[in-house]
This record gives sequence, structure tokens and C-alpha cells, in this order.
Amino acid sequence: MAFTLPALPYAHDALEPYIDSMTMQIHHGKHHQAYVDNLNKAIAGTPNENKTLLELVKSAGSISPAVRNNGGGHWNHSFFWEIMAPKAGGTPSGKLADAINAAFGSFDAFKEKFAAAGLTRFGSGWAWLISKDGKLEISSTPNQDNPLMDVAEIKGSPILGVDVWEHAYYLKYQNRRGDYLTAFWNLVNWPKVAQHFDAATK
Ligand code: MN3
Repeated sequence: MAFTLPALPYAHDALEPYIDSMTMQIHHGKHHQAYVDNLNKAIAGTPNENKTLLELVKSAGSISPAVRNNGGGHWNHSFFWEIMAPKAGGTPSGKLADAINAAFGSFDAFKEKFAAAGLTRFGSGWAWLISKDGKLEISSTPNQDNPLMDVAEIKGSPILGVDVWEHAYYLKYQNRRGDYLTAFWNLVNWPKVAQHFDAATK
């Protein structure tokens, strides 16, 4: 069954001023759409056609680069749109807040470490907050890899992630990836992140 582009859960301009409308239109409508289209092309007429996206992503080490890159791109962006929201940000609460404090000392220390993971990812990739054996960790992956992949350096369940490809921020922030990462905190949909945490620690 062919994969399809999920609708954005908000309008293109809903994340202004932190992420501009044009960036969202191109990022979702062109980049994400291209991952979906190229994934469908790469699996057409192969046994991978009958696998779920999660199955493909988890077996990244034994599938073709086209399926790994475009399958990862489809999974990562579908996840990314959902962990952001308009009028979001602030701080997490409850079990998730406790787990962040336990793992990193404080919310501020966590934010610093997460931003550093995004800043130091050379070239294109993602920074992640993951749940690993019930504990939170920060990691980053190159290209469209993610922590679910069997090839990931640090494996775990993604709780939060941020796209640090230039296409995610260049129109508004140009070379200032750090400014984009600072603005990102205004968009984090903590209730959604908490859902991911609950699911990963069940
Ligand atoms: Mn992207």
C-alpha cells in the first residue's frame, strides 16, 4: 500500500513568528511530499511494499539507501509536525518533568544539552530526546536516520525531535541554526511529547 503525506495539524502560518509560513509550505508540501513519493517509488513491486513504515525504519540496515533515506524522512517529518503546535512551548509537567530533572538535573540543563546536540550535528540531521530502557537520553542522527533504526549509534524511542536540515530554517534564519533552535522551544507541544513518553515507558 502506498504511503501518503499526512495533513499538517495546523495552518502553514500557525507557527509564526518562530517558523515562517513559506518554510512550512515548502518543508511539508515539497520536502516531506518528496520523501513520500520517493519512498513509494523505491518500494513499488518489492516485498517492502507490504511493510509498515515502522518496520521499514527499524530494518534500515538491511534495506536500500533509497528506502532508508525516504522512509526515515517520512517517519521523522510525520513525528516532527506533531510535536510542534501553535501557542505551545512552556515547560513539561508531571512524570515527564520528573524524568527530565532526573536525567539532566534541570529543565534548563536539558534544553542546553538538546540544543547542543542540534548545533553540533555536522551537515544535515536531527537532534532527539529518547527514552531508552525507561531513562531519557539525548542523541543526534545524520541525514534522515532516527533512533528507531537498527543502525542508530544510540537506539531508543523518540520522545522529542528537531529537524536541523537547512531546509527547516534557512529562509528565516539563514546560517543561524542556534537562533532557530532557541525559537523552537516556543513551539514544543509538551502534552504530545508526554504522550510519547508514556507510550515508551508502558
Ligand atoms: Mn526536514
